[in-house]
Amino acid sequence: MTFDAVTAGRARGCDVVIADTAGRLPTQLHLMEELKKIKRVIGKAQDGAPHEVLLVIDGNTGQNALAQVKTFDDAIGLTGLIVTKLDGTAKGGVLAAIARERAIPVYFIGVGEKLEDLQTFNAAEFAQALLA
Ligand SMILES: Nc1nc2c(ncn2[C@@H]2O[C@H](COP(=O)(O)OP(=O)(O)OP(=O)(O)O)[C@@H](O)[C@H]2O)c(=O)[nH]1
Ligand SMILES: [Mg+2]
Repeated sequence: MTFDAVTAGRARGCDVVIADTAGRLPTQLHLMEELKKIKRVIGKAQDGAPHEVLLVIDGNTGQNALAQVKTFDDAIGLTGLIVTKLDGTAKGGVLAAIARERAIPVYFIGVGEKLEDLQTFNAAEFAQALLA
């Protein structure tokens, strides 16, 4: 599937092909193996791909988010994070713990369900909001 998608994207001159995998539990080993295979297959369709491997984490998840980041990073090498649901009660403090363990940049944060609620991450603003 992803092989076909990347091949078709190249043929059509697309700038970006996004493979959105369904939620995968890091505790389900066969699903993690499948994820590694998806990454390998993308690399076969284009040298050097995938250029980005992003993990979306739910900002309400707390400490478990750190475990998820570690497991997915070990399995497929993450290049970026997206942290959603920061409009809830959780302020995403786990990001501080994640930053200490894995130096993976945060690309976007989610603060609601609308398109414009996916915002670029600003570390200084985030730290201010955390302490407010
Ligand atoms: N309040 C709030 N809701 C969000 C945010 N991000 C996503 N949602 C909602 O959460 C629900 C699940 O979002 P999805 O994007 O389907 O989540 P997913 O991780 O792709 O789920 P799977 O593909 O099933 O693994 C949807 O109703 C979204 O609108 C956010 O930042 N804030
Ligand atoms: Mg999804």
